[in-house]
Amino acid sequence: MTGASPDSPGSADFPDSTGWFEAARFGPFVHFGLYSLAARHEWVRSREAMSPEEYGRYLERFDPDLFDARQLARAARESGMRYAVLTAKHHDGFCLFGSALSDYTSVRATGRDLVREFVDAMRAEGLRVGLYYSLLDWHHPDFTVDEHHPLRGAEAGREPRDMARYRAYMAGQIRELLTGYGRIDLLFFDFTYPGKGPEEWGSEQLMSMAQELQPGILVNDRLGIPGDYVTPEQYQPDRPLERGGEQVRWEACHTLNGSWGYDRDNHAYKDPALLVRMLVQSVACGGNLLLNVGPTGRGALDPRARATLRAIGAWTEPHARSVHGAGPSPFQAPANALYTQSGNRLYLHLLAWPLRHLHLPGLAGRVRCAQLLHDGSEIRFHEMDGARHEHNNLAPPDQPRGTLTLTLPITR
Ligand code: FUL
Repeated sequence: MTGASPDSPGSADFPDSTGWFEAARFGPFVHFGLYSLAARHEWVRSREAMSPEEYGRYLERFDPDLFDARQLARAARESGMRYAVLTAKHHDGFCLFGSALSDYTSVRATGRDLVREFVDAMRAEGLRVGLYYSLLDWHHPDFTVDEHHPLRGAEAGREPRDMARYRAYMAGQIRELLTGYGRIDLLFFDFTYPGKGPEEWGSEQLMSMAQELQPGILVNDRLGIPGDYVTPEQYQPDRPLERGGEQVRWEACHTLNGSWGYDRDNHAYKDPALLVRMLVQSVACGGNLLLNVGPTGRGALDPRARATLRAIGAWTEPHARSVHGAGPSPFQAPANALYTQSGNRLYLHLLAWPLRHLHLPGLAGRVRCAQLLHDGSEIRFHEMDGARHEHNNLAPPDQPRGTLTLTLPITR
């Protein structure tokens, strides 16, 4: 056994093939808009089939005085997030940016370009920047009144509508977003459904325009044509994802409580320890976790969301190197555990403890030392029948909630 080496990864731990998306691994998905004032789900206008007048009351009351993008960026960074995605426009059509093509914007309502505030704040905090843009638009006069549209039962929805004009509007807005705000790293389009596919959206044109205006941008898969990454929603993959036999980039998006928009009376928040395990499982399976926060009607993170981010941050702070720039390992993890790997550093994340013995098949002769990641404390082990055997009483009292993680520098 060689002596324990300090747990300090060198640059070799970040393989060249790792792009910013893989290095970042974790980000907030920020759903904010007029629906945040209704405070009962972002689909509220559709669910309650609200007329323009009924929904109009949220525009009148829209005053995001507590929307503080810098505070949001700091909270994200402190919880271990390295990129962020904001709803520039959700299905209700309300734009959080200044658009020459629409009056239905935060700039017109309040003088504030929230997309600009967001982009600038994330950049200042060193986070990569993504924008969500809804293909659906329940405000635009040319968007077809279909089964999701709030006017579906109404007389008012029956006048002729012209999707070609709507396509031109979308293309114009995407151009505005990709030319007016500096570098945009990622676009999250949403979404394709029966009757509304790539032709209805002009998907090929949107995709090539995005690539031309922002070379290297990552565009998701919800245009109904292959994108740069796939977006499992409210579902946690437990293995690397493939499309047509090829592994694909992916990002699982999850709510904190089942709603993307602020939902005041919904208290069913996911436990931070579960969210940490979802993050680790994403990394172990080669994916990212985009975790939603829905600011309140005034634009603030509510105390439950804040507390969740803080609790996750208590875990990510000492465990960041097992997440950022790390990915799947070729080794087979034992039961109730996950491996992530970064270069020659293998991270063993235990999902259940305390335990006295742990058998790690396939690692004989490869492990130089073992330490708990969060405090650097040594884990003694021996080799037995060609396998490693950890033998400690693994029951640290002060472990940040989520996983108990060991660092194993290995030779390959
Ligand atoms: C879905 C949307 O309909 C939800 O409102 C939310 O934005 C989610 C991320 O994507 O398709």
